[in-house]
Amino acid sequence: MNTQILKDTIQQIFANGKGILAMDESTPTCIKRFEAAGIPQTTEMYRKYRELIVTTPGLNESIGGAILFDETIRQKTDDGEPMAKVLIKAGIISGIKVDMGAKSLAGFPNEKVTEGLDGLRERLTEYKTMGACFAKWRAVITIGDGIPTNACIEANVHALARYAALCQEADIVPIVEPEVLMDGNHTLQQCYEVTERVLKALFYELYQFKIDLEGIILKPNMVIAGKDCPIQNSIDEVAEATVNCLRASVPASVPAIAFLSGGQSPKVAAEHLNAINKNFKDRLPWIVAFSFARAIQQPALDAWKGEQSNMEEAQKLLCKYAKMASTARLGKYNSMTEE
Ligand code: 5MM
Repeated sequence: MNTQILKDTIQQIFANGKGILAMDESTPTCIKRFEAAGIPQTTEMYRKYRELIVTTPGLNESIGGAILFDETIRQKTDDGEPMAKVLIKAGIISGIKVDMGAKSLAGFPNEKVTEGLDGLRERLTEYKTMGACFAKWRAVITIGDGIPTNACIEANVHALARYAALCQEADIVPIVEPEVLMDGNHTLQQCYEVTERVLKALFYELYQFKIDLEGIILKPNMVIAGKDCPIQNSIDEVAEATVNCLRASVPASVPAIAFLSGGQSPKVAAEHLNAINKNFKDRLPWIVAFSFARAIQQPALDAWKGEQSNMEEAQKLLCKYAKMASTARLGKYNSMTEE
């Protein structure tokens, strides 16, 4: 492992207020999103959409890294250029989702464990030759009656630690993503408790597996009430709970935290990120940035509708929401003056 390579990759991704665009939707997620937007669910349409994203003019002003799906890193644009190469030319670092999805955890109803460790060493070697400098693995934790169980948390953080070790061995920066879902009617306090439990278990496991914390990116959820909770908190309350929870569980040696958006609208996700960076800037030992998928992409996907004639408009929207997230990363987003 060459720690300097890992550190340099992280610095480049987050330079000048930039963040990460997650464009690594797996096929089942693409089907869901395209169906909802009324777009045909074919491999060619997924390729066209990914081409729209990677060729967006000006995207590199706010985005320093983009996470690709296996299918995408093997695809080319209409001009015959590999997608990862187009990104590199624009100064955007390519990353790759390497997990094989969250599957039902046997014996634990409604809980999941993420699979994909078998053959990972060889896959990482191949992805590196395709230009990937960082990787992503997402664990999914659900809050509900009696869940998450310790067994679920332990199975997931164990897999995350083994994945991170294989990435660092290959000089690939692991994005470690333990996502506590917003699905459900749990309160902000319940989200806080579960997120803290998961993060503490995660960092203990990363320590056990000798992970160099200076060479990882943490991708957590914000601490927020469930979508169906009758009490929805203010922007400042979410920001404060999120900062307190992270300070209680994430070592200061981690260089960067990049939030997922988890189903928040682009505006709300940006407001939360902004409040975290603005109100608590002296309490953050890490870069606190974004690795949003929906909170950057959704308006563009809806505008595109699968039509070539809507491409320019969709690219403008993609740039707009990437810029919004980047402005929030710097604590300079003003929702009153900016849409
Ligand atoms: C792009 O979505 C990623 C998950 O894809 P699959 O479920 O299809 O594997 C996901 O990991 C994503 O990177 C994060 O959840 C962030 O996305 P959001 O939409 O929450 O910002």
